[in-house]
Amino acid sequence: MEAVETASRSTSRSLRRVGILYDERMCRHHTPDDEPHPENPNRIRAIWNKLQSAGISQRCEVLSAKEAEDKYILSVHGKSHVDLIRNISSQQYNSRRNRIASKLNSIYLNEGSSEAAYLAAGSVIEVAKRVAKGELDSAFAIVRPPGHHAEHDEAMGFCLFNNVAIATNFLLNEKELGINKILIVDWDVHHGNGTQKTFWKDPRVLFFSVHRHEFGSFYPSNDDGDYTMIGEGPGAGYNINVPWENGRCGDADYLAVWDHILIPVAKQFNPDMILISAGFDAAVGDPLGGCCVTPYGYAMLLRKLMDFARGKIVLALEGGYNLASISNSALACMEVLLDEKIVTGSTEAYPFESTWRVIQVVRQELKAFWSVLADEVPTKLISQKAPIPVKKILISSCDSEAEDVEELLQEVIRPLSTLRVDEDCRVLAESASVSWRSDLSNIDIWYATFGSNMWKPRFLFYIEGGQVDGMQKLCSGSMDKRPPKEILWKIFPHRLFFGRESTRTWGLGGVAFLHPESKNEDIVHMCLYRITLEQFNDVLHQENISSYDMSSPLFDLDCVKEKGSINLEAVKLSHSGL
Ligand code: X5A
Ligand code: ZN
Repeated sequence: MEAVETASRSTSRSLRRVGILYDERMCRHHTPDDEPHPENPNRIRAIWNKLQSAGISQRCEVLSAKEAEDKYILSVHGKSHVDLIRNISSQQYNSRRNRIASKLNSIYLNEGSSEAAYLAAGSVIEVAKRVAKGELDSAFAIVRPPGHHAEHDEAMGFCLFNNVAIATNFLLNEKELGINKILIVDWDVHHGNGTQKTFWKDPRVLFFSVHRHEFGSFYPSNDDGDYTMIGEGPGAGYNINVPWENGRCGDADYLAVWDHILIPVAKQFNPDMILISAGFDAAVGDPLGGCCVTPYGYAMLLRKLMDFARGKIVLALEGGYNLASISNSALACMEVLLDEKIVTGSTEAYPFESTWRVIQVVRQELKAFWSVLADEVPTKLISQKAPIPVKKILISSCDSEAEDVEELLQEVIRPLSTLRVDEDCRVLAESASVSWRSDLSNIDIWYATFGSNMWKPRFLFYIEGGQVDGMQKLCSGSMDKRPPKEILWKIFPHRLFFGRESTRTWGLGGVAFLHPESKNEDIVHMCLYRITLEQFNDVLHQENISSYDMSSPLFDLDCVKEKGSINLEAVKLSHSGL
């Protein structure tokens, strides 16, 4: 009996009516000479193929795209912008198209762009209308170009028309649909600046965006995505930004934000419908996002939203640039919409300390508008946080030879994550494993130095031991006394800031960090030594850990708190910029 049930379910349509929209015509928007670009046609092809081979699309109502009518697009964009996007693919524009695109921020245009933009916007309208009418329970529009960066008069960030904003206005304006309050959840790793501006003063639309922000240094690189941006006039309180201070955020961070901000507010707002700006560039493996949400994580985030608006949910694709990651994430979401699998799994990690801090400031900022945010987050929860600083330092010691940063992470972070680090981020004496030294000695890293340590004779005291003029104490040296295997000078387009007033060896001065906020006019010379991870460990010990004084943490957490963390993308940029 049980087996028969399962068999019939796997081949027949779901009890839930779930719509899925895909149209090959949206693949005709691509770079002029088909040069490589992260936002390329294979993104939607990959998702579609995955959903077909997994048997998902067979259980859905498959819809094809319709071009949006100008009157709907004009509810979000100005006439000149709509005219431009309509005409940009015509022959008259052949000679001017590239020039126009180059004046825009992160935009390319070709002969297929106009049609794709109209289809993407029209597709989200189409699925949203059907869900609103009750013809479908929920739906996923696999569209491109994406939309959430597109503003009233400006295409930017790979976006031409703001598909989700256009569909939202459509729903609100078609009064007979009975949709009066809409929650937009933007979980793309970038801030949905265009959507935010569209509904800035509109209390019918609660716009929620969680994104990497890094104090305004992450794309689109301004303050629009800050937590202080809460809307205005009647829309005050109906705009919620959750700005990450660093990359590497994953399931635990997103779920904490859901549990302590989004879900309580959604309950109080009680939307008639939910539209998700479903970029999958916060997924683990994404080349632009640098975050690590798993398919299980996306499934959980979506599952938690299905308790609202009687499950009337529309997902519209935004960003997401790793074909495997976006396909697996989309598949996990479709399984949730079809409700054929109970979401199982677990997140092992805790949220970052920075995540709890961001949750607290967002709640503080919005509690006047949402009474459910008034209470303090229990300290017991906040004390459960993921340790980070050791990883941070290694990421900043950029390996100039590692072509693949992913590889660097694999080789360096994995062994490091097995080091035991206590609450204050001090490295604990490793008692369990006797082989840790030989394990670490097999891995080379680049140790980037600045100031006195740039000079080889001085740096060598950390390795060989001894005391040079100006040193406050005798260095014990490293266990492994082999000299650095290679020495390299490098320019980084970043300012340094100092994580500490002083260090034990040198007195005043101290630990330098590359400042993620600084721009290209800042330049710093550094000297990089190729040493083993074991030697690095010993260097850190000599500089930071005293057998008499264990009260000072290895890295100054307060400084990191105030100034932000080092972002991998910044290092990557400095890398390729040389
Ligand atoms: C939709 C989206 C990202 C733009 C990044 C430009 N856009 N550097 O993910
Ligand atoms: Zn994005």
